[in-house]
Amino acid sequence: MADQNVVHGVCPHDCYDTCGLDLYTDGERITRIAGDAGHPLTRGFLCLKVNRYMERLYHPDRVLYPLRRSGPKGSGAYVRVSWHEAMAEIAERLRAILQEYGGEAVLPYSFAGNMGTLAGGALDARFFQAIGATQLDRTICTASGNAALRWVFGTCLGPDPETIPQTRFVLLWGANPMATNIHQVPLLEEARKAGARIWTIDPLRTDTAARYDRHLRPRPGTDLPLALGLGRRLLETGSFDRAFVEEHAEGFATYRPIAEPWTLEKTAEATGIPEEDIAELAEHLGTVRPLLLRVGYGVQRQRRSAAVVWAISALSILTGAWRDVGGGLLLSNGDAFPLRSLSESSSGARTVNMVQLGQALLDLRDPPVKALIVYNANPAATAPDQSQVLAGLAREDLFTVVHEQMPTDTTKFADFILPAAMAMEVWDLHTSYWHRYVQLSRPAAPPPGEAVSNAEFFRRMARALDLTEPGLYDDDLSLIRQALATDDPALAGITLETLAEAPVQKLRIPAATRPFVDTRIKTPGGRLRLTPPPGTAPEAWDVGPLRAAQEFHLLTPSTRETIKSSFGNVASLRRGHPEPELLMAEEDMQRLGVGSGEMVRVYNHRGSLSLKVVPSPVPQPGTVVSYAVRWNHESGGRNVNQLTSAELADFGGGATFYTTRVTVHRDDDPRPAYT
Ligand SMILES: Nc1nc2c(c(=O)[nH]1)N[C@H]1C(S)=C(S)[C@@H](COP(=O)(O)OP(=O)(O)OC[C@H]3O[C@@H](n4cnc5c(=O)[nH]c(N)nc54)[C@H](O)[C@@H]3O)O[C@H]1N2
Ligand SMILES: Nc1nc2c(c(=O)[nH]1)N[C@H]1C(S)=C(S)[C@@H](COP(=O)(O)OP(=O)(O)OC[C@H]3O[C@@H](n4cnc5c(=O)[nH]c(N)nc54)[C@H](O)[C@@H]3O)O[C@H]1N2
Ligand code: SF4
Ligand SMILES: [Mo]
Repeated sequence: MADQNVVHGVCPHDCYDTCGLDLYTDGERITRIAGDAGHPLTRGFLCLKVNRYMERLYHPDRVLYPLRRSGPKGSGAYVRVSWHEAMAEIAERLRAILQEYGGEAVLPYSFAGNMGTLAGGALDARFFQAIGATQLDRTICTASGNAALRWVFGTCLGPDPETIPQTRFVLLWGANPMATNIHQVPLLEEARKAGARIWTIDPLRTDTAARYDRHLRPRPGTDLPLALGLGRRLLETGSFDRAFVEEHAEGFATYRPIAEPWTLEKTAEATGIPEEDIAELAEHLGTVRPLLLRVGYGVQRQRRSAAVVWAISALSILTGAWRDVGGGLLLSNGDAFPLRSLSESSSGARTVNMVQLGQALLDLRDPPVKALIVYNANPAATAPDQSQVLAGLAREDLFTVVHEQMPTDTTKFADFILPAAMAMEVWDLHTSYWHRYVQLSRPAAPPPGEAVSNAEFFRRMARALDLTEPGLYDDDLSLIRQALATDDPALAGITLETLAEAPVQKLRIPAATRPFVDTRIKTPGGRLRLTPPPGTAPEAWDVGPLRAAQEFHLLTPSTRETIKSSFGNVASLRRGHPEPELLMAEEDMQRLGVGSGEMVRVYNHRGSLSLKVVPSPVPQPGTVVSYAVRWNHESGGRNVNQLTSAELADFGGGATFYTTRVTVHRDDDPRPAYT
């Protein structure tokens, strides 16, 4: 047997942590995947899912060869073809579509299945620009929260997570690091040992909420009144940092009357949180330093997403939390990395918001969408308003190409499935939306079968269409060089050559640099904005009460066992929860007369689904939970996204997965479906 080598890799999944990996290889195959102990933040341990990665990497179902559909759409019948045949036929179909309908009849659909710089936004973007394809607005996850951050702060930047141990009060707001950001937990423990208090604001009793000092449990979707009520309380008690506001902010006169109506009494009524808890939290915010508001993306999957993130951001300004190292607000550090973009920002072609994929496939005209090219995503399972999405994907006249590693719910609708390499088999460059490290990911073994990287897939697409722009054919290492070719001091000395020697390098920004105090504020006025984002209407807040005894608020957040649909066929992760479940408070189960393990019908005007009820302390009465996202074929070709809405949030075009109301009945209940 050949010697074992260890190669540096990076976990490519859509996760805050962006772990460094040690890839053990015999040159032909990867033999073991472990955490890189040399990564200062991810510290050599991995999460539950990636500890099982060998099961995913060489899974018996992995797509290894190009496949051509041989049955009706959705049937899953395919035959193996050569790359040559596949690309020739794809080119022929695309050419005909381009000729008859123009470039905008082609729609790309991708998200963050692989977060690498080359895996998305590189040759894919150049390819779609070259053919004049419809542009995809990639909004499904963070769009509204990030738009609100850019509105308030001018950028998506927060404190360096390496300063968390210095913090003395941490408010985890709509964030569940025990499931989604496990490498933050040791940092929180260090802070705690040094005396920090940690509170959680989450409608659910998550493992995170259960672990720390206090848990405030608002009704879902009531964060806006809560944030405004806390702001009003800070102003009323005089415990806000007037000097910081005067020096660094604008719009105080606009903010004040918006917060004014939210007395403790009204805030308690809207949120369901007792008045004294709100007052106590306000007191902590006003007095304990350093103060970190660690906001999660969970707060911005609701109708008022941007207003919520704005109102929480306002608390970081009113308290002057930014004055201290270890203080401020951290939702995203994504804009800390000044990489050079590998594509133009806009081609001028029309744009489709990915949240509205179903409508785009069914309703768009002049031209209609005639070809769909999917990579890094599984929209049949993960996009909202699923019945529309599935109806769109089922159109026999839609030509669909999916570049994938696994047979997913989406590949079932493909005319061609092309095999995708795994991140451990290709070159890439990784940043993070949480920490401040740039990492080089090296191929540790060749991809099995005929799988290719995303970059190579789009080179082949360009070649098949005889496109001539030379940038469409750049090789992987040239692309990495291009991305690093800036003279921004944060990247000084970080080159392909130095990364080859030291694959984990920190941006040249000292951890003690305080955002917006020590750095320029990049809003147009050079000040932090206390004025709400345009078009949001925080004064007109209303989620409305539940209207019937059987109506519930449905939340579908992340769980430890998967990242969205990405680990859907890793059996060892499924074992504990072989079927999709509906978590319900015991009090509600008694009220509805359903027992543990019984099937219930969960429905609204968009769709319906049968789920197994599990009694749980996680949801409060009136709320039910089903973790996202199970593969559709586990429950008759559908999942919880039957129930979620394609409505856009208030600003930034984000998704509203967590603003979902459903009715729950026993499966044998004869009452008619929702009208
Ligand atoms: N293990 C695991 N890790 C993941 C993922 C995964 O699926 N599994 N997904 C990855 C992805 S794609 C992302 S975007 C991130 C997301 O990770 P997070 O930023 O943590 O966001 P979510 O998991 O969406 O939700 C976090 C919390 O918000 C709560 N929440 C829901 N509604 C409300 C509300 O109205 N108000 C408040 N205050 N809280 C609310 C939920 O109950 C949940 O506990 O995690 C990434 N990491
Ligand atoms: N109900 C509900 N729905 C949700 C959410 C929710 O909270 N509730 N969360 C939403 C959020 S935050 C997000 S980010 C989206 C995520 O939704 P998607 O973007 O669809 O993400 P995944 O389900 O992780 O699917 C990613 C796919 O990419 C494939 N893949 C991985 N690496 C590569 C690669 O290198 N090349 C290619 N070609 N393919 C690759 C994987 O095999 C996987 O099938 O889901 C959203 N959907
Ligand atoms: S999914 Fe997240 S925590 Fe798990 S290995 Fe990947 S980056 Fe690390
Ligand atoms: Mo996400």
